[in-house]
Amino acid sequence: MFIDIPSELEDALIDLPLPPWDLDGSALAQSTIERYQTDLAAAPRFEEIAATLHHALTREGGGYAVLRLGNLAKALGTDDGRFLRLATGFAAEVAVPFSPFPRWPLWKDIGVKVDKDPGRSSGIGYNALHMDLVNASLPPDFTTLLCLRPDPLGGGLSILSDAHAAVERLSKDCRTLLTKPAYHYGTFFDLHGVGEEYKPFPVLDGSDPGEGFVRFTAKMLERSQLATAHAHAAQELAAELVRGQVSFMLQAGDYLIVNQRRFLHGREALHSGQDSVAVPDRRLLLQLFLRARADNGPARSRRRHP
Ligand SMILES: O=C(O)CCC(=O)C(=O)O
Ligand SMILES: [Fe+2]
Repeated sequence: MFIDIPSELEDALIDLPLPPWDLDGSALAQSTIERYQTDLAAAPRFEEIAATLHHALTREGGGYAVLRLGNLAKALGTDDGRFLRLATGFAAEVAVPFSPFPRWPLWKDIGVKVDKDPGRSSGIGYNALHMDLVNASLPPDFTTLLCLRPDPLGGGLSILSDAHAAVERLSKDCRTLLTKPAYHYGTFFDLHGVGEEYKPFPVLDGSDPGEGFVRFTAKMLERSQLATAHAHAAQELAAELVRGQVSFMLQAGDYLIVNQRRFLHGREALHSGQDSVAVPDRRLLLQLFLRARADNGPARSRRRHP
């Protein structure tokens, strides 16, 4: 689901001086959310685009969207914060931006490091379909990736798959195995706003599609020791996820928002030869997590209480 920004809205956003944001702990302050919403709502067709975005993320069969902010990135540049404030404003229309990592800024850099574990964020390899913070009891409801620079060598397709649709295609026995707390992945250290460490966890928690998470990362197939039957069930799910996946290349200024209760995400390998690309030219994404509001609706406090 790609959402273009109408040119009259782009023109208004380029001229809109959103102030720097404030944080309340590790979350975007409510005062900033209200200020951004008020300023953005005054721009022509903003509410229409916000409604389209909300629908793309929550409709049946939906669960991700790409906002095409490339013209705004080009017009504003990406260095002085104005572009990032607009992206933060779009994010705040969906849910509350927060950082689970207390020592990091709200937006986390995902650059390219040639010597890092290739399958992890910032690595150069295949980053298999996963949920972010899969081993937290309360993972972020949304994970978002803002592309500032695609891989100049042409690799790094984004991959997405409808997790509940993949589960539906599995056998009943397989699904039963996935409801057992027999899975674990990764470490859990110094995280905020995402609950406790969940270990071991079940992949399926019996919730309706769109309610519960499909708590899954294909990375655990290789990186965690799992009991044989449970590992096989996880492998079948991974295969169905890949069968149903879509892939596309994020362009500069594209803002991918993923509803983690519906879709899993990942990335194909970057193109070979990354060590010949100068660091400032390498692929660069910024990542931001969002926590849904209690009513699950868009952030329209001023509209609910006019
Ligand atoms: O590099 C990408 O496109 C995805 C990175 C990712 O999913 C992550 O870091 O959690
Ligand atoms: Fe991720």
